[in-house]
Amino acid sequence: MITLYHCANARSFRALWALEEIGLDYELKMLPFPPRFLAREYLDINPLGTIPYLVDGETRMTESSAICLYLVERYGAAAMKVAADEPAYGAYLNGLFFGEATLTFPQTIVLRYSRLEPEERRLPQAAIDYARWFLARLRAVDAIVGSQDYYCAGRFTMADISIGYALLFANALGLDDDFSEALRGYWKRLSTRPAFLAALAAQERAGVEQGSGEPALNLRTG
Ligand SMILES: N[C@@H](CCC(=O)N[C@@H](CS)C(=O)NCC(=O)O)C(=O)O
Repeated sequence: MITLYHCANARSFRALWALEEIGLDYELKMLPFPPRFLAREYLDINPLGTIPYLVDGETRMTESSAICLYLVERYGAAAMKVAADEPAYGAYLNGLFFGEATLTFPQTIVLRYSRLEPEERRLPQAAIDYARWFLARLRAVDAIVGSQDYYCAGRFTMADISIGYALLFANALGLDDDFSEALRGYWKRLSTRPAFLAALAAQERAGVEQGSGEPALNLRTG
């Protein structure tokens, strides 16, 4: 049985969504955010203190995009991945990495300096600058989803999960007010998928059962 350590709506949502899309059985362990401070015992499991943390037999993983790739390569249907000999293979890998390295990185700075730090340590200018940074980088996705339903290969793939999580994060931060029509449509296509909704329901259910407290990030819309 796969185990996923998760905080509601945090990057580990990518892994949770992938588990649901692929239809795998898993155990979800909910943690309060940030676990490094609020669940000190978690450091014995994952010394980084970050989530996601995925355990599958001897495998241990801490990178959300890599977990999506791992799950789909090991257990997923061909339709959800892009094979190395398909023309869209490069675009697929780019989307998988772009979602985390280029889109989510500036979002975490916005979150930290506008909400997580105590008032006296907040940096409104940093939050504004990195929100702009995020929106500028998002134009690359805008240009693609204006003319096609999914990021690449003419179908839903793990690249959509990686980028879709950045759209979820943007929704929770209120940055989606600046989305174009194309991005709004793409976000709607992703966030109404049965597996996306199942992942939301699973974290909610597990959060109540395990008493993990209020999420640090709340979605404004589903
Ligand atoms: N690049 C990693 C980043 C993992 C990460 O930093 N996760 C954040 C949550 S979104 C975290 O655990 N932060 C808590 C902390 O740094 O203490 C990934 O994509 O999973």
